[in-house]
Amino acid sequence: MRKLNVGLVGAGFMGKAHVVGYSNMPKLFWPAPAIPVMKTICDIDPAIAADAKERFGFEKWTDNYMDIINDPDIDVVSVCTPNNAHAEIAIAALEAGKHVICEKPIASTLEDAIRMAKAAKAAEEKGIISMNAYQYRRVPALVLAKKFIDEGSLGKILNVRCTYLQSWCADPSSPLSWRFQKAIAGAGTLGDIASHVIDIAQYLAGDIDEVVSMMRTYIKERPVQEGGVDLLGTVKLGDDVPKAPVDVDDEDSFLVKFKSGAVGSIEATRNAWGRNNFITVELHGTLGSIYFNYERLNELQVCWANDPDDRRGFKTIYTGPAHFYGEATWNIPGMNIGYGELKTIEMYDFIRAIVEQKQPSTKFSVGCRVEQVCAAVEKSAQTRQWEKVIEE
Ligand code: SOE
Repeated sequence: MRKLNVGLVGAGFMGKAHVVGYSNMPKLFWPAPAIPVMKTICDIDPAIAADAKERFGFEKWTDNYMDIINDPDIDVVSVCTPNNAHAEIAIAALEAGKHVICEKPIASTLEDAIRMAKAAKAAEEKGIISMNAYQYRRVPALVLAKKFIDEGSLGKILNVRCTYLQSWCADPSSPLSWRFQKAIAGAGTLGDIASHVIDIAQYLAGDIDEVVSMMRTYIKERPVQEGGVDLLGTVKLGDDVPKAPVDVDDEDSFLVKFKSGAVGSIEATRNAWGRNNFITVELHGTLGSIYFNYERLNELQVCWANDPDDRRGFKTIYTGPAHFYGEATWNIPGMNIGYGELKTIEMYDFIRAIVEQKQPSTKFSVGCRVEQVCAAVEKSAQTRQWEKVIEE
């Protein structure tokens, strides 16, 4: 069976998620399209890189990502660093003829996102695959929702309401990691999590054309985290630790108009006590509605307009063997998948794209379009007016 050697850059939370995806892929999806081989792991902190090599079973570690780019044995590069390093690593990898999966948001600036989409387009002509890691559109329940939309079962789409609510930033003693620094992250909640629901909304209802938005920062400074991987609010730092300003958004709310004529709203915050990975999508069409909540990710609620009056209402479909990826995931509906399996599905789609030489649905130009929507959201928060999504 074909083997693909993986070089992974960034050994934090998302590095671990990619390793889980690569390693479990042939265990769930068999026969696998190819077998990923954990070749080299890179982190700028040598101690983290060396530790990750042992823990994740890589053959080598390095603290210089160019060792991966210059290694002719590496076929595939995973970019799992903070956002401001995505462009330089991903572009170097694409130019060196490596297939690239890059974490989201695609970049920390729109200029970088556009450069990455251009580099991916040039590489595509040479059979190189690019993928942005917007995994949530691959949840089987949302792929089922997309099937219902595409086959016309929901009629004309009128409204798409999405939220992404988390709580890990609600405590002011949660440290100031790179995710709260504009120079590194590019944006706060907008790039970190609103981007996921922008992707889902565009996946289900097509391109967003215009937005009007509000953005707020509630906690203006936080205790500084020195080094280490981002612990996402699982540690708290006390008053003895120096504080620094937060220069990104905590919360974003915006109305959207789609090119199709549908309308909708998106709300995202990381300051919502009691909400953890609360990604919801409610979509109304002329023939029915769907509702999805990631905190119950193996369920899709559907209401069909044509059901008789006395029994019309939301019913729950539990995803399983009858649905997308169901041949590989746990085969009792309701047990189907968790986050690890979702990253495994993502790696399956990525490796399959390489083997079949077909770009995945989240190629870099799609990640770049999410960034263009984010740019319109930021502009509208300033101008307090509707803003068009500018495509280049
Ligand atoms: C933190 O908000 C975070 O880890 C995001 O960065 C991820 O994209 C999301 O999937 C889970 O939450």
